[in-house]
Amino acid sequence: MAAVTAHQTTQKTLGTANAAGGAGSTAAAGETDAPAADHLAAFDAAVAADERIEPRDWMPDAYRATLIRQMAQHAHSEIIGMQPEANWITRAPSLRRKAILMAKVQDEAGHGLYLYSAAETLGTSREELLDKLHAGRQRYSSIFNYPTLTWADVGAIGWLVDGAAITNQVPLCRCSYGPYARAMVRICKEESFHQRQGYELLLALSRGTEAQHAMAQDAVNRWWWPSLMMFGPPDDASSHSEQSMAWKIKRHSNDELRRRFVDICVPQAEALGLELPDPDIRWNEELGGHDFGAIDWSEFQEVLKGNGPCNDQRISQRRRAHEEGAWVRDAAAAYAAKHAPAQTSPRTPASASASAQTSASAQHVEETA
Ligand code: BYC
Repeated sequence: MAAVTAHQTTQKTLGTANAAGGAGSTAAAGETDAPAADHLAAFDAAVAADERIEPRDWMPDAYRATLIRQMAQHAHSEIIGMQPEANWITRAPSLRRKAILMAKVQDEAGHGLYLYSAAETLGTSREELLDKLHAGRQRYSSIFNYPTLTWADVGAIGWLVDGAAITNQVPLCRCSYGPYARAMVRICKEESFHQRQGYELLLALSRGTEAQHAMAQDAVNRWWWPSLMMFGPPDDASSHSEQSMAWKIKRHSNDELRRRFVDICVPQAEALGLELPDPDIRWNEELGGHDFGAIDWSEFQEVLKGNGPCNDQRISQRRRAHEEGAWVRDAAAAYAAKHAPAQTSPRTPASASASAQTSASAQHVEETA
């Protein structure tokens, strides 16, 4: 991939940003008279110096839009990702396993909340993002469109899916956008526990009876290739990587992270006593890493188009959960409205408008009660 600086790439998008009059250009215009070129220079200098861009800083509209796209996709993945594993909570083989699995699935919900909150700092709302998810206008990770057929799948998800997620997400702790980077620190700590529990679960099965070992191997066979696809298309087909790396949203390309993940998994599979379902994996002395077999990118494209084994099931379950949760949101809004008038501190225009909204919903609640 050709090296591109943030400056070169943001120059390309400056015209769009200003013509659109979007949040990036208008936020800055309200605060200072400096021309847009000065804002862009300051933004590029901050990115080049590895400083964090914060919500109130000027940023190109395209940078904002890219972050919203990626953070929304990430948040959606966390909450849709609860489904495949939640499928096994009632069937966990012991109280210990059940408690661990429940904690893990709850953690994923928490990750979704941190990420929606971080995305909201960019001027969007959780409601808007969820509407887009439910309408199929925003994506979630391809990996969650595969079924969890046996208990061993819970282990394979922990080891491989959470393992791939950590490999991808640790560099995001250094993302140029402050709220995203900070959210990732805590998420990565929790993902680490998730990966360990999956590994430990698979180890117990692998060292168990012949049938348990076979179940663990079967799960690894089914989850290996989709886990490699989580990193996204190969670099030459990745439409966003070049720009996202120039902006230091992404720190490594999809292929770099995928290779790193394979290198991590090979010795772990050996220690587990399980095989990775790829006869072409071998050490490449020159590269100092492993070569591996060709990924079936047509399967990835099909899953992205909505034709994976569980796409319909996942999105309809998500819509149903959202509808059934409406009363909780209403109750929370009513509670917030009830306590809103007690606030007497000086208000910014933003908090005044939020408070006006809650007062309006309080009125609505009183009228309909
Ligand atoms: N699945 O230009 P590219 C978890 C799309 S959840 C679906 O390389 P980018 C967990 C991509 O959006 C963790 N779509 O994109 C939860 C783009 O489409 P559009 C999930 C994918 O953004 C519960 C097009 O393909 N992690 O850990 O530069 C239980 C071109 O791709 C995928 C994250 O979300 C995919 N796999 O790079 C257990 C990490 N890959 O928008 C575990 C944050 C690509 O042009 N996200 N696409 O239509 C990222 O790091 C990046 O967004 C990606 C893709 C590396 C995923």
